[in-house]
Amino acid sequence: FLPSRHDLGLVAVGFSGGQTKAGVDAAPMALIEAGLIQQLEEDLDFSVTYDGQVHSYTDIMPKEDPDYRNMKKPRAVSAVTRALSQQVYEHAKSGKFVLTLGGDHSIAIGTVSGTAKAARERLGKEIAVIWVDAHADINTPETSGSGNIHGMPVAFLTGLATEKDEDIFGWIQDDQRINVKKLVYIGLRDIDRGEKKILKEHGIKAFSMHDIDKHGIGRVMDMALGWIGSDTPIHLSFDVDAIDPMWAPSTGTPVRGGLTLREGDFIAECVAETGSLIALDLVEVNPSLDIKGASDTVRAGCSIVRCALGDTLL
Ligand code: EXY
Ligand code: MN
Ligand code: MN
Ligand code: MN
Repeated sequence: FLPSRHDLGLVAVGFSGGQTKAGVDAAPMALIEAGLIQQLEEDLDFSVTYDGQVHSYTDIMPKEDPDYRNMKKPRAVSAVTRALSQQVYEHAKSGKFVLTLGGDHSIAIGTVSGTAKAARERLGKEIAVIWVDAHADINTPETSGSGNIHGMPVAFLTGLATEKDEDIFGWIQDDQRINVKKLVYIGLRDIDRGEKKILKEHGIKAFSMHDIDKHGIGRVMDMALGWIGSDTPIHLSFDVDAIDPMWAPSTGTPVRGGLTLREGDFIAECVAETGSLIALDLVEVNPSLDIKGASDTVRAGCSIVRCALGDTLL
């Protein structure tokens, strides 16, 4: 069921409206300028389909966008993720691996919904999602303290949060949603109270930094992939803030005590090894934060992408 081995659709999303810090929209260009596309084409032999633009979706931005149910910029995030969902769906439907460069993590509402729908149609399968992050991003509008939608994408994708208004995520249909039982977290270390309750109540599989310290990343990956099982298409959503700020400081919500650079790459390598990876998001790189560390953060991002695409496997 794999996407044809070497066809890759790239979507560059310059969007920062899921949170309040400027600069995360510049990440796709920074990653591309660091040579990412070249690395995919020349070193990894991918045929990359890319429209050559960093999308900012200015033409579909709502004129007015007051808070709604405690969400900040709900209509903007909804419009962007709806358009992105279609872009990702089209790549995935045509059998391409889909790489999306964010952007803040709210964009995963678009990417995951797009691959979920395409996998159902093309493969007749439900996808699994591996969410690598310091945060769980599973707040509902009501449990969120910040109102920032980058802390909520998983709630909308799993249907734990729903909304009727088409302009505020009401466009998300069942075939675009994921099953909470096929979601696995790795790297968690900053989870809000309401999120903890949600994780417990729904029996969501989560490997925190504590679990990684306790078992080692090797066993954690065995357990994570064992939970998902074989023959399941995997969407990997990788938030660069999962990596410790020692290596990836240029991100909007850094949390100390994170993954080492190698643990981050190792996670991507293990997922690549399954042969079941169909899509990857790389999000939350913000080159304008911690400018001294920006090139390290961009390099870490490029490395994660290459590892997920099998670069370091022999
Ligand atoms: N849990 C906090 C919130 O909901 O505001 C922090 C979320 C940060 C989300 C970053 C992208 O992973
Ligand atoms: Mn995140
Ligand atoms: Mn995060
Ligand atoms: Mn917190």
